[in-house]
Order: sequence, then structure tokens, then C-alpha cells
Amino acid sequence: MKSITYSSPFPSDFVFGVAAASAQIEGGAFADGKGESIWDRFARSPGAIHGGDTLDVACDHYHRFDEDFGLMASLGVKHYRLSIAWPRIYPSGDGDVNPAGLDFYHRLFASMSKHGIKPWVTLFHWDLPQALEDQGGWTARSTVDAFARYADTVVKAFSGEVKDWITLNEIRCFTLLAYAYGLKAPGRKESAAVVNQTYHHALLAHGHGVRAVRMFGGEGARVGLTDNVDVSVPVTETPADIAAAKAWFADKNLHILGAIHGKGYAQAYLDRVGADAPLVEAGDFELISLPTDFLGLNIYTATYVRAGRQGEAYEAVQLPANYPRADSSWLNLVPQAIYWAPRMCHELYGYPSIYITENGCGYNEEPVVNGEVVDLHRRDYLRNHLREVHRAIADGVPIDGYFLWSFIDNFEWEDGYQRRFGIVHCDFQTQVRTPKLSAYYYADVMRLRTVL
Ligand code: GBH
Repeated sequence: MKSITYSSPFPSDFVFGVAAASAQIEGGAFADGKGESIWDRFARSPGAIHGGDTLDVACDHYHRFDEDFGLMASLGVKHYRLSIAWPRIYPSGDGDVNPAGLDFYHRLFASMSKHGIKPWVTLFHWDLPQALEDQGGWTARSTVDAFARYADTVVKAFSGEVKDWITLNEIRCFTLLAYAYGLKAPGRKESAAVVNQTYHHALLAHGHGVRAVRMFGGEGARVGLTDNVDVSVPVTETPADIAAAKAWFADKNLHILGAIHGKGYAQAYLDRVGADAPLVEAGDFELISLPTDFLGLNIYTATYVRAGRQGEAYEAVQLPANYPRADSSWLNLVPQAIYWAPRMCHELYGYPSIYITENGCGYNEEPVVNGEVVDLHRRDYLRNHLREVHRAIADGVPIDGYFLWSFIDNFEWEDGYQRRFGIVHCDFQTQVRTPKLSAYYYADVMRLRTVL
């Protein structure tokens, strides 16, 4: 009989972790001198957030982080991706630094260290100081300068506690969805030219983040971008459909990873945007294309692509209405996404090290019954995705870690508290935490380093 190793262990240095973001879990929205963020403001505009929810209290992690890290440690979590709230550090965007903000994160990192948890820190996960938005937000180049100052301050302050840095989370979400579609804070609907300029400013901010880590990160510091690439999955894993999916992927990601990798905007992108092309200053792409140590990918879903039946390079397939998905309307269940996105990034752009910085699923009804939350749907989601991560590694794709989104149910942006992504249930009235079945499942995966 032939023996196969379907579930051989992950590499011994593979990183398993969990992720969250400042605005979504901290609460303490106005504590200790924190400035207003664009999300604090947006949450107060009628109809912007499901149920009129605000970020004021969230999971009250601001006051409960030590307990939360205790719970993480009890589940065997050794790596946690978090973000720093810019308005805690610079309440008015630039101006004076707020020492109480720095002190909060010093206390938080000390608690993590006590519990044996390593921080992976995102500099910007969407909570822009409102004062900067009042001066144009990401449409204004001055926001890039303010970000550079903020990045310098934070990397200098925490270089002793943090070695792994992520510059920005998901450029598309805080530019396109925020300044074109009006879905995310600040909820604006600007022209294509303005939106393309926000992409360019975000790329510049990323470059400043890399520069700050190189200058002030100290020995062993590493840095990368977290991107939510548009993901394609070949309908059938034949050479023709794979080539089509890859062509689609290169096209859809031309303005972010394509630009970083190409050290400039590709002619195909410039042709596409025409007169709406962003203004680029001399030296911009030297900064934008500074070498990074890894690429972070947030992977949730994908588009199915196949070879064009009329000879086109590719054809995206419309999903049937009854295709399975999570409760988020965009979250179609396509586990192969987490195989193909890293593989294409590796093949197209040559990234030598890739981390899945988010992967997870959101549901509305997850009641605690007899002290338990039986989220078998999430356990299946995780299992299916982890199998695809495992397959990618077996095929030589350099995935070095996986962070599950999210540790705990939290403020799910425009969907408010209704949409739960946590492996730990949060009762937002009482702040009681209850690990779900998926938390115990993931604890075993991390412990045995095997997809179970
Ligand atoms: C991540 O984004 C975020 O980083 C994280 O903060 C968030 O909590 C988590 O996902 C779960 O949503 O409205 O139809 O235009 C995930 C990627 C891409 C998901 C854009 C929502 C909006 C689709 N996001 N998408 S639509």
C-alpha cells in the first residue's frame, strides 16, 4: 500500500496567529487624550453604520487587554497582529505627540510579552485622525507627510518591543471604498482622478513606513505591506484557465502591487486611467518601491476566472445566486483563493516571503447556548482554507505564516456589531468573552501544527 501524507505538519517555523485592529476592538475612543478618528465621526452620521453602532466601547480592549492576552495565551496563541491608533499618538494628526497614547501601547506590549505573545504591528488600519481629514485626508499630499512623522515616532518609540511591522492595511479599502463609494469613512464620493490620487498617496505612505522601519526599527526589524489583492481562482486547474486567472490577477492589481513592483505605473494602467492619472513627483517611486521583507495578504474570497471563450485573455464567471457564502454579501466561499493569491504574487512579483495577515468569515447569529458557541461553519471555513495554505506550501509557495481574522467579535466597520468574525464571542452588553468551538479547533491546529 502506498502511504500519503495529506496532513503532514506545517514547517516548524511557520507562524500561526490571530489578528485585530485598534479601532475595531479598543474602545476608549476618547480616553487619555485620544483625538477623534474619521471612524468616530463617520459612525455619527445617520445611516452610515448598521444599527447606528459606534466605536466608543467596542470590546473595551483598552481596559481589558491584559485579560484578553491571558485568554489568547490559554488558547496557545503566540503571535498577534494588532494596529496602533494614529489619533492616540497624534490627536490632531500632526502637532504634538500625546505621551499617554505611547504609554498605552508600552503597557500593552509589556502585557503581551508577559503572556509570551509576539506583536506584529500595523501602522495604519484605517483610523485616520479627523483633523487630517479636515485638511483633505488621503486626497491631500500633506497627509503623507503627517504619516511619515507618525511612522517615525511610532517605530522609534517601540523599536525595543516590536520587530515585525506592517505599513498599511488594505489600500483599496481606505481609498476606493472610502473616497469613491462612500461606504467607509470618511464616506466621500469623489471623481476617478481624486481617487487615483488617494491610491498614490497611500503608496507613498507605505514607502515612508518602510523607510521609517529601516531608519529606526533597530536590529532584526522587518517590514511589509498588507494588501487585499483582487483574487482570481481558475475555474479548472488546467494550464489555460490558470493562465487566464493569472492575466486577470495581473490586470486587477496593476495599480498597487503592479506599481510597487514595476517601480512606476505601467503603461497599461496609464492607458486605462487616461486624464485621471495621479500626479507623481520626482523620487516618488524610489520611496514606493523600497525593498520590503515580506508581503502580507488578507484573503477572504475570490472571483472565478477561465480562458475567454471568444479568445479573450480571460473571462470572469458570474456566480449563481445560490452560490454559498458567509453572511457578508461579498464573502463567497472560495477556499482556493488562499492558494492562488500567494502563488500569483510569488510568480508575478517575486515575493520571497508571504504572510496571510487575515483570513476568516463573518456571521450574524452565533448565540451562546449552554455556555457554548457551536460555530461549525467557521471551523469548516478555517479547515478548508488551512488545507489550501498547506497545499500551497507543498507546491513551493513561500507562505511563512497565517493570522486568523479575528481573535474576538468586534466592530465590523459599516456592518457594526451585528457581523461577528471572532473565534471568541463577545457579549457587547456585558463584555463577557466565550471562546467558540472554532477557537478550540484552531488551538489544536496551532498546537499540533497540522490541519485537523
Ligand atoms: C478586512 O477587509 C479588514 O482588514 C478588517 O478590518 C475587517 O474586519 C475584515 O476584513 C472583515 O471584513 O462593500 O461590496 O464593495 C476585508 C476585505 C474588501 C471586505 C472590501 C469588504 C467590501 C466589498 N474587504 N469588501 S463591497
